[in-house]
Amino acid sequence: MNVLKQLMGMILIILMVSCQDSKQSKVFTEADIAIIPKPVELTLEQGSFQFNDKTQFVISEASQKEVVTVVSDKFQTAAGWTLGVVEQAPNTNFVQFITDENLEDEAYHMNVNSDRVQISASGNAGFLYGLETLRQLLPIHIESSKLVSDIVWEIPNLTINDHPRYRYRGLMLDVSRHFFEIDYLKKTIDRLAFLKMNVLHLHLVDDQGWRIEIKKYPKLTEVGAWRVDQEDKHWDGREETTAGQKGTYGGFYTQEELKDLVAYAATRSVEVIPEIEMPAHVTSAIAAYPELSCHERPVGVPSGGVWPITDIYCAGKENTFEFLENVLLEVMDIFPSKYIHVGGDEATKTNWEKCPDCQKRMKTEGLENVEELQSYFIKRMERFINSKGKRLIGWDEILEGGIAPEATVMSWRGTKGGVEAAEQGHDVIMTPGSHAYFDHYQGPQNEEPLAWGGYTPLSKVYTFDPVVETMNETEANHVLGGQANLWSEQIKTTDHSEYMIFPRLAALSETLWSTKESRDWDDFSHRIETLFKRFDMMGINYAKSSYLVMEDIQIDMDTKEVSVELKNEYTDADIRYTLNDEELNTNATKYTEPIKITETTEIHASVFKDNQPIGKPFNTTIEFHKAVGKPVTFKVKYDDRYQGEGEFGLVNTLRATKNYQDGHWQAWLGKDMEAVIDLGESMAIHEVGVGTLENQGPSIYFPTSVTVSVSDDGKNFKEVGTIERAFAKNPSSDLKTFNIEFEEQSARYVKVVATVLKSVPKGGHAWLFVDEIIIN
Ligand code: TNX
Repeated sequence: MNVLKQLMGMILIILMVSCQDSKQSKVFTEADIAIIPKPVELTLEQGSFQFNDKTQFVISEASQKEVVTVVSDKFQTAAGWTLGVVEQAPNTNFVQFITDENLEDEAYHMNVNSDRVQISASGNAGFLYGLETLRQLLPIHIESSKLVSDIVWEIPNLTINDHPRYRYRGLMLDVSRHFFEIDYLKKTIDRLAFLKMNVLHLHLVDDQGWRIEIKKYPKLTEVGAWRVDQEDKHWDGREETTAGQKGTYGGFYTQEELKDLVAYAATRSVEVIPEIEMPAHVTSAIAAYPELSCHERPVGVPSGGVWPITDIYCAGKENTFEFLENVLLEVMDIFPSKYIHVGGDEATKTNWEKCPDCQKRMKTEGLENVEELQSYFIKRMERFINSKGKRLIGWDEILEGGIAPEATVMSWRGTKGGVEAAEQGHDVIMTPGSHAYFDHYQGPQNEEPLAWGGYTPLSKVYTFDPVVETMNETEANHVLGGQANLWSEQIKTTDHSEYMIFPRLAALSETLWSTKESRDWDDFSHRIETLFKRFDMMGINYAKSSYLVMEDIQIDMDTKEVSVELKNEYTDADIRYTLNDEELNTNATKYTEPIKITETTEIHASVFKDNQPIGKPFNTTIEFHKAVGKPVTFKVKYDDRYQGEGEFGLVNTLRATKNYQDGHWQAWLGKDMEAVIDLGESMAIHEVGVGTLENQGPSIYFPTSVTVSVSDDGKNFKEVGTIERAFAKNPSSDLKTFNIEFEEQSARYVKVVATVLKSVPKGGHAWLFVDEIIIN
């Protein structure tokens, strides 16, 4: 027995040693390489290069020292090694930067063999991107925030030729609606560089907060950076504030902090572009200096949503321009970027129409309308910006009334503005809401934290293309690139901000960097798994929404059979499911085809990886009830804009989500819903449920009452139950099924009346949304 034990022990030791050996001479295959964005050309070779504590970086210029830190700092933390930086290459065991003027800006060439790594580039951006690639070739533990042992720090021998498809690859952070500390901005800069992105656009000014110190106008930050704290309420449900109310919520960046940020960004080849909004989205500035508006009345810094935006800068008075020029002088002193973004979006110009100064300006300048006055405004600012050797960027509204001669357009209302600007010979940055708005949902709305609206999942971002097919070559050449925008109305914390940015930024970076031909969702979805592991190590709170299971339900109205398709963003996801009380574990049924259901059933599902469920599980109940597939007649038909699934939409078991635009809702505007369901024959019933939605932002309110009546002839109805519900402010978006129970009785016809909220506090008509009428 003892001999056997000894023998086994020896075998174990031999096994362990040989395991270690094989670890050290790892044979890399294509599947081990998971770089995002995908390099243009990569040839894998045999063998590998191993880092150890003697590995050195060979640089040829002092500024390259900073670049080296993207990898050397990681080794310091994860391996505990202080790797040397020298100017003369030793014989072996080094990573060398070689300047090659022939390579275009940002391009790099990398060759790895067992003795050394060489990265060629024409400047620091290329060297940086070479190192970022190297970082993604290293074991994921290189991202560890503490010392790790037993890691073989090796990368495969290979040759890479790489360069970006677009020169502008940006992310906008809205630091006005919610303020984010400088440290978070620095972290974000590192992560941008990690994904080979090169612009951080800072939205520094908006109605709800002025975030940049301007020495000449101290009240901009003394007053404009602070608002009354109503963070407990929904953005659009906050009380209006007045001038003089003390603001306690907010913050701003000092000029020193911003200069330091810009310098830091430069070491990561990231350009920081400041946006100083005008003429609208500036209530914070008007709160500080009311004389900048047409009416000159004191106003408060709004705590939340403002719509329409009428408190805008006066375009008539000279002192507005003097103010803005002085502000921009200080801004340009902080930000060396070639571009200054002046906003220009969403100005409601009713004050301009009434203001004598604006009217006078229009007369003297020969301007036909207020759109032309905005155009005058922006053109005038452009002349100033150009005179300082800089270029102006504006949101696509700057096209209205005539675009400024040299302006670059940031197209956000789709790609239309971008196309128009390119046709007119202007440069364009594409940031269409459809693909690049990271304040949109990225998974099924019921499962996600509150977002602005919309639905822009990872796979959708991956299909982004800044050049529109209809563009000719000259127009396409005007497209500098693309950018994701993270508006922060609903985003208060860095955790939430990270959640919205990642992993979508990885998809965006590939669309902007890699070749169009190499784009391949299935391939990307394998590589992103490795990136997720890196994100875990990096401590990024990325969204796992792409793992969520989604349903698509069809009902056959003849057989009343419901067919539930389960799907996921990843084509080959391993989805498994169970029904009713069965536990969702490894033994769950593998999903291969739509599940057919003919009675009330709960479905639980999840994507599995390595036999384990990942992400949040999906749960749904398909409720069969007596009204399924029965004819419904309405006194007033639902609105054309919200038809749900049409004729049988309210009696087909299909439930809608919190996303009011998900196509499953039927809705009435300012009108009650009165529906009569014909059960076909008299039957015993005791309960009626009405599925509804409330989302007060877009004026969707729960009904104020639901009443059920029954009848056997369809003419004479008898009321059997009613529920009243008084209006209450509700900051979130909620689903609610109004259930009316009554004594069991026999009836053929069921009439359901849901009354719409009649007097809407903020004015206008209320919407009434219904997804199902359940009769039992
Ligand atoms: C429109 S995009 C805006 C922003 C909002 C955003 C919400 C743009 C130029 N203006 O002020 O935050 O919608 O998605």
